[in-house]
Amino acid sequence: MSEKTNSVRHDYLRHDKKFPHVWCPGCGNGIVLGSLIRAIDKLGLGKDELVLASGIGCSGRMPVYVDFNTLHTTHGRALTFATGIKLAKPALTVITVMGDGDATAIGGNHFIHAARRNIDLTAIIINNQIYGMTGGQYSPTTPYGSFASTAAWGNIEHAFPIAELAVTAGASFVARGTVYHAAMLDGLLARGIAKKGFSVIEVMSNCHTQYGRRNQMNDPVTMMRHFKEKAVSVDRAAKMSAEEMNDRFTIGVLADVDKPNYMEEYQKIRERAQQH
Ligand SMILES: Cc1ncc(C[n+]2csc(CCOP(=O)(O)OP(=O)(O)O)c2C)c(N)n1
Ligand code: SF4
Repeated sequence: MSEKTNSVRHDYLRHDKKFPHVWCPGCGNGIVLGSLIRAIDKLGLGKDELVLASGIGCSGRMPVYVDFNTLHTTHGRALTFATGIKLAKPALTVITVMGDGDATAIGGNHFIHAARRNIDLTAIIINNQIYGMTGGQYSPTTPYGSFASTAAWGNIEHAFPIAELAVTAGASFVARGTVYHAAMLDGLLARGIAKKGFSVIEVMSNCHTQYGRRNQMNDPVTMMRHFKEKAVSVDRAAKMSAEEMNDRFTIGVLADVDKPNYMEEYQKIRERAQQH
């Protein structure tokens, strides 16, 4: 394993090979990347013990920049590749990063079944409420009534609440954060990565280029302010009425339960079969 320095950036990023990155200036993806490497550093994980797998999208570029074992796969399939890696090499810590389109549109079935099966992976879902990379088409998380390149007259569909969907589908650990609350995000990612079983961390993030500019939030600062104003802690939300919550969303830990995970159960089945 390579020697650790006292610079997280130096230890975990392909800083001398892959930068500058492709993201728009001010994109929330960079904040999530920073949080991810700080969380990993906090957990004391070496880069050789880690895998970061992604699908396709702006968020899907993240594995290019980290100096772990990495896999940039096909759109919607990050969880399927990650499941294979984890089954073949259970000792590795396997993390996926996906966009809202990647995880809940084309990859929606893989997502709910990974949660139901409680596969020992961490899923970071960067929810910028739009298809960023391909030109601002609406996704399953684009709010009702908002605008997208494919919803010039306002979106007539209703949005999935990703974190609540993951709780219902059976994930062991579910949290929601935002790129505005970056210090909190470091902690949520660390808890999710450390948790045995399927962990989901939904991150509300700004795509000012494709979503913001069509919805009166042209720049990263305006979008950050929006997240600051709309985010309500889980504890505070519990004391608020549905009317008070209105278009606000909760941040914090929504579920943290212990139950058998797929990898442990699969190992037990193998041992039982080998005894026959
Ligand atoms: C099978 C397949 N269908 C469609 C695409 C085109 N495509 C690439 S990225 C993307 C959506 C990106 O949106 P999202 O997953 O939310 O990620 P973001 O770019 O916002 O981070 C689509 C539709 C593709 N690459 N592969
Ligand atoms: S298009 Fe949106 S998601 Fe993609 S890099 Fe630019 S701001 Fe980020």
